[in-house]
Amino acid sequence: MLPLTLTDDLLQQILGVTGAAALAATPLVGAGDRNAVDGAAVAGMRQAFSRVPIDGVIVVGEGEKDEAPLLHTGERVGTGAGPRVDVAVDPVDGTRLAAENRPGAIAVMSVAPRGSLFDPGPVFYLDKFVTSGAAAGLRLDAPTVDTLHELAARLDRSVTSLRVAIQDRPRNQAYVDAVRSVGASVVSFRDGDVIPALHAAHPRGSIDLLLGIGGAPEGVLTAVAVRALGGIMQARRSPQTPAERGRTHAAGLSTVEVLELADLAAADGYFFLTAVTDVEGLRELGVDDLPGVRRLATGSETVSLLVSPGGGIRRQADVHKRAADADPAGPGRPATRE
Ligand code: VTB
Repeated sequence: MLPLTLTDDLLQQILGVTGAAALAATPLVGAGDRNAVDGAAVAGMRQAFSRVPIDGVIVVGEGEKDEAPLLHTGERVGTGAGPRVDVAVDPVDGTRLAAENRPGAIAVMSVAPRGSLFDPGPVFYLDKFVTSGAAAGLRLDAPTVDTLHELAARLDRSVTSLRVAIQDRPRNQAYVDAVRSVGASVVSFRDGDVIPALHAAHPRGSIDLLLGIGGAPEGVLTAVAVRALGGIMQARRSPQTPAERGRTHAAGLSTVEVLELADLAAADGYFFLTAVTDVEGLRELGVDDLPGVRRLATGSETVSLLVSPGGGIRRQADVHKRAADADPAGPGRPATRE
């Protein structure tokens, strides 16, 4: 697989895509309807893609064509001229957070060489395990208590000092119990495991380990960032309903096999996000907080994050003028940059 090196100009145009999703979702922030947030972001993202010079295929999108007319799996995105890439999108991760105007809703995308990203197929949920490169060799399928002791030893810290992020769902209770049984701290979050995963993968992040069952699409998006940051990630298909289990087995997919980082993201790629609502607590990653989309007199300001292969993290603010005064290049390219 050829390594993917995107020019700065192209990176800017791709960042315009998550920017467009965030801008489109903004009028619905706080309106209480998570599906409306998602619908607006999907439409905004799809429109912005049409100008970006990539030859992209959606590997992780809104679902199969039947139920998702836009940004469905297999859809071609971009102008078709440019690098051949796989694209994973979550137009808004944390639609519920956006609908309730709580912090942590983001528009996210990963772009990686064609053929390199994992296709979750009919599986909606993955059991995820994310930690930093210092913990190489630790495994999702080992007993959690052993993992915690081993992780503490690797980090030369006490096990009680460990901070383990777990999404607050009944399905993750066994992990919560294991973490508390050794006196380590559970960092519980309601929605959105992408940001906690960045912390877990980063050597200086505020989270030592992310555990638990969450969305499969977010898992693939996350894998690209984890790879860039030099972290460790494993996952296991974890269907949550009899119907999902049935589809998974009918497709011949294992719910036991541990997927390695190289299975989830087989080559280096780029990870993009734009804050829809405020994203706080990024200081340990060396970046200031990301304010959510801000309305200005003549348009809006978005703040985004780009993680590149090799682990470079760039935070960027863009001013998007209102359509009437906009740059002729359109929303695919932010009007000005700070
Ligand atoms: C969503 C999403 C999260 O889990 O909550 C999803 O907002 C699915 O979990 O970011 P539920 O169906 O229990 O809500 C995440 O994707 C975390 O992976």
